[in-house]
Amino acid sequence: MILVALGANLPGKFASPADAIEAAFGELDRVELRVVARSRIYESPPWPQPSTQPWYANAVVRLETELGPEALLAHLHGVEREFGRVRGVLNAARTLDLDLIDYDGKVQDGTPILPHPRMADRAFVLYPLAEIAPDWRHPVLHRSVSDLIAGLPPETICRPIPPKA
Ligand code: PH2
Ligand code: MG
Ligand code: MG
Repeated sequence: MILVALGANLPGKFASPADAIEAAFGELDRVELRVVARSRIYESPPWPQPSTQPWYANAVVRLETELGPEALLAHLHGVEREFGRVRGVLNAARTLDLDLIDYDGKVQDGTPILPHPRMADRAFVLYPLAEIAPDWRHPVLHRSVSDLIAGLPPETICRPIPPKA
């Protein structure tokens, strides 16, 4: 299973970060890639500093592709650039972030690091992931996504954005 997490907390050329995520769903479903499942769009405060940036819109998609992990990552970076991403300091606000979370359970230290090294304690990845892949297990920790969610701090905020009327 190939899983990609989407995140945005600047609107860029869109009306809102959630609209940027919605547009990215369409952009990912092209030529080399097929989006076979997509979560709802969630909102959450910026992690780890909840007060310094706008809230994020986040989602997770499941892809099918012939591209290997490295070529897929390069493709994802290209889409980030199309959406106006400017790479600044770590965890800077962004118009679109596309993170490769899992590539068929592969474990590697190279480019990209798999599974994504910081996903296991991030509510904004785990909640949408559980929605589209409830049976998913972390390939290194061997823990289910629901078990990882149960380990999140109780004050965690991450909730689906109600769809527009
Ligand atoms: N991404 C980050 C840092 N912090 N916080 C939230 N809520 N959502 C994100 O996607 C996010 C973040 C770095 O990629
Ligand atoms: Mg990220
Ligand atoms: Mg990233």
